[in-house]
Amino acid sequence: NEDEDGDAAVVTKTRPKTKKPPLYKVLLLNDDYTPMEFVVHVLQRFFGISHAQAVEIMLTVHKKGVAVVGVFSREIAETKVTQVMDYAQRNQHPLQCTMEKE
Ligand code: TYC
Repeated sequence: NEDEDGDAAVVTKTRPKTKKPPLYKVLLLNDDYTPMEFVVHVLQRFFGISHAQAVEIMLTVHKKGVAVVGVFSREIAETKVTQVMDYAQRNQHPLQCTMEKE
């Protein structure tokens, strides 16, 4: 760049640095014992997923071993994991739910 007197001018641009909070994937893990219907119910109850979508995700976990259920801020992801784990335990199913940073 040049300014009026012909000298080279240094132009610096400051971008407003707003830090976006990291996002976390909530994962559902397969096991051999939790009934398919229970998993579908959990997905609808805690993630607001439609029955059809819940069946799809449940079958993906059943076949592949794991699937992403949703992506959330850390606090929301922690709440989801806790809710699912508590609910599974209360119903005596070994269903596992976990989270990982995106
Ligand atoms: N594999 C279980 C069954 O055959 C079903 C299942 C699906 C369990 C998804 C857990 O996250 C899960 N009954």
